[in-house]
Formats: sequence, structure tokens, C-alpha cells
Amino acid sequence: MKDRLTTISKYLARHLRHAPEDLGLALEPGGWVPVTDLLEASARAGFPIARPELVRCVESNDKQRFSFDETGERIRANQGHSVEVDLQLEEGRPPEVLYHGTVARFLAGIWAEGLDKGSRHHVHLSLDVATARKVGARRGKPIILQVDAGRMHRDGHKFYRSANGVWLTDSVPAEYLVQT
Ligand code: HQG
Repeated sequence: MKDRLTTISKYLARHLRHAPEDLGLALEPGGWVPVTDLLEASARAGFPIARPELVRCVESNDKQRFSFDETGERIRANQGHSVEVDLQLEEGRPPEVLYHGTVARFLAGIWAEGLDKGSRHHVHLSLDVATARKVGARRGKPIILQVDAGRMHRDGHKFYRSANGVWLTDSVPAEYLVQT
């Protein structure tokens, strides 16, 4: 069951963040897709998902990657998109310190240019070291950078909190970073 939910999660991530058009879907403002459209399109593409499985996948997802709207009729990825979409994120005041997990081979670039968003819409920052460590560990031995988010915010940088607790910002100049 866990494997099946992981497979569904990857499938959803691919289509709700990166390639909705592969299923003939288009994301609505906020990143939403009607659940019925998603289920029909997945089945047509040879990857049928039962509605209860979808609900379990959204509810049990380790990083709360997805959510339903209040009616339960639409679904979206909470963050991590590469396709053009207005996520209608709300600006907020971040905690004083946030964290970013990365790996050694990126450090030279990061010290030269700061953290940039690459192919995603924003730089993703974690609330705690343990989460940042997991993010970094996807690529190798994790290195944790501490982000002086409070000072950045006071200096006028905008922050957005995604529905799953990840803090997002456009870029982090190197002056706000410290290696822990
Ligand atoms: C690095 C996953 C060189 C940056 C994760 C990172 C997270 C630079 C990589 C979420 C750089 C980008 C986001 C610069 C940044 N020079 N390297 N100037 N600026 N980098 O995957 O933060 O499973 O786009 O350090 O768990 O790793 O998808 O971002 O290593 O929550 O839900 O470039 O994605 O969540 O990598 O991960 P990514 P990320 P999901």
C-alpha cells in the first residue's frame, strides 16, 4: 500500500507541478485541477487512480505535497511547480531563522550568487534543520545553510508560506546565509 501511495504521489507531483499538459490538463489559478478531470485523464493515460486512493495519498503524504480545496472537488500541489501558474500565495512574516539543505558541490555557486530558484518558482526554505537535512540528503551528504530570514524580511524581501509549511522567497543573497 505504501509503495502504491508513493507511486501515486510521484505521478501527481509530475502532473500537478511540471507537466499537466501531458494529461491534457491545464492548471487553474492557484494550481487547481478538478479531481474528476484528473482521475479521468489518468485513467485515459493508462494510470487509473481510485478516488479513495487519491484521498489517502493526499492525507498521508509525508510532506503534504498536495491539498484539496474546501469542497474536495479540486486538487493541487502545494508548491514545487515548474509550470507557469499563479499560486495565489499569501505574503507573510517568516521566522527569524530558516534553513536550506544542499550539498557541497553547489556551495561555490551559492556563495557567488546566493540561492537562486533554478527551475522552480521560488527558493524553498525549511522551518527546521531536520527537514533541511532531508532536502539536502536527496543529493548526497547534506550541508545546512542558515538563512537570516528576519533580516531579509526587514530589508524588504518578500516571503510566502505555502500550505505545507515551506517558506518560499524569490532568491537569497549570500549575505544572509551562514553555513552551520
Ligand atoms: C541549489 C523537494 C548552485 C540548491 C525538496 C538545491 C524541497 C544552487 C538545488 C523542494 C544555487 C536546487 C525544493 C546556486 C541554489 N548555485 N546551486 N546559486 N542556488 N542551488 O530541487 O531546495 O519532494 O530545485 O541548494 O524536499 O533542493 O519535490 O530545490 O540543492 O522541499 O516535494 O540548487 O523539493 O520537495 O534544487 O528542493 P531544487 P531544493 P518535493
